[in-house]
Amino acid sequence: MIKYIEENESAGTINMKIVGVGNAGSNIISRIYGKIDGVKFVIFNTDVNSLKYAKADYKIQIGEKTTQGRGTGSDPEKGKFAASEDKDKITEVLKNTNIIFFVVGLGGGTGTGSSPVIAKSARDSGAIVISIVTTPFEFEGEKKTNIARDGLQALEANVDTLIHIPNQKLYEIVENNISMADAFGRIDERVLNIITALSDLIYKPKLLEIDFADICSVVENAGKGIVGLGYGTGEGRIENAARDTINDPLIEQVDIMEAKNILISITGSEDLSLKEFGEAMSIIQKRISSSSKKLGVTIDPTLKNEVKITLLATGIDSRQKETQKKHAPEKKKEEGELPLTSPIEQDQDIDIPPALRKRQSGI
Ligand SMILES: Nc1nc2c(ncn2[C@@H]2O[C@H](COP(=O)(O)OP(=O)(O)OP(=O)(O)O)[C@@H](O)[C@H]2O)c(=O)[nH]1
Ligand SMILES: [Mg+2]
Repeated sequence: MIKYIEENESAGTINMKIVGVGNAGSNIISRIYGKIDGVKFVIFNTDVNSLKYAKADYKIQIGEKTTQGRGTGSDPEKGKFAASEDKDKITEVLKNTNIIFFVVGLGGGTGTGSSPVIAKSARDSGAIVISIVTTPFEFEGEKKTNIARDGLQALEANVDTLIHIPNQKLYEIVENNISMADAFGRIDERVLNIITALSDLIYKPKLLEIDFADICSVVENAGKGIVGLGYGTGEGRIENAARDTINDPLIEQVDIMEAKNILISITGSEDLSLKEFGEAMSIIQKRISSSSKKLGVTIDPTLKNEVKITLLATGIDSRQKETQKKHAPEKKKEEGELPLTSPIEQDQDIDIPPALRKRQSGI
């Protein structure tokens, strides 16, 4: 039988959902709704009023019996009950999804208490779950900080990769006169950039091929993850973007040295040159020692003389298991079939796609 892909068929065999939980999650989703092609946006909340004004493809009330539609009043136990009460609804909405981004502001009751339950349901139904969470500003008080700390642990145990953005760290680096709305805007932008970089690697045509299995190998069962973002335009754009990425103030430099897996996504305008690409890699490699690096390059015709780099480092704690990855599609080898790629030399540090490997070695 001939297997073919129609011209207009989307890469839709990989289903991605972006899920916000609680008010912060809901606000972030509402603000980034529609900005990423090919994905569905979902909100789970106990607070009916907030749901009414939120923007998403699916807005789901959870825990009606537990909270009467009014939120939990900062009680994570209630949040947990709320999600448990509606497990069937949650499973139904999240079924047949390959990869889920979870967006939560920890520190309240709904997001903190229900997101580990929702994440577990999602993983049980076969999805890879990457959560991007914030923890409260110090000025929000000790109670919220403690709730968030416990929530962070509970969530980490139930997701594949946990990316933590401490609001306090943001507070320390923003200008003194920044408004609350603009500070939250920075968080939105970060969440949007992280998800866009990964979804571009999955859905958009790439110059350097990185497939879903490669992405899975970086995010699946990977524990704590960190993300560095860089941007450059005009002269010196690639150098600026690469330096911004590794010096991202929200990255802990110790963590990046410890990371076991690195995914580097470079998105550039059509004039991105091979030399520039090499320059970016050499700047990044000087700082990161991890032996497992995956690289994807996407050309975005809407960019003008610009480059964006996203670096995702995972496997920072000892959680990553050496077990067979459950989601990465196995590459079956028929009897007598030749290996798809040539063997990689011992000192070949980076997992460069075969096409470029050949070009570099002059084959
Ligand atoms: N980025 C962002 N963070 C927010 C926003 N609103 C609240 N937060 C943060 O998220 C934390 C949790 O607050 P909420 O999301 O309102 O709480 P919830 O999950 O709805 O829980 P309950 O209302 O207590 O049931 C807060 O402590 C803030 O640090 C927002 O609009 N954007
Ligand atoms: Mg709420």
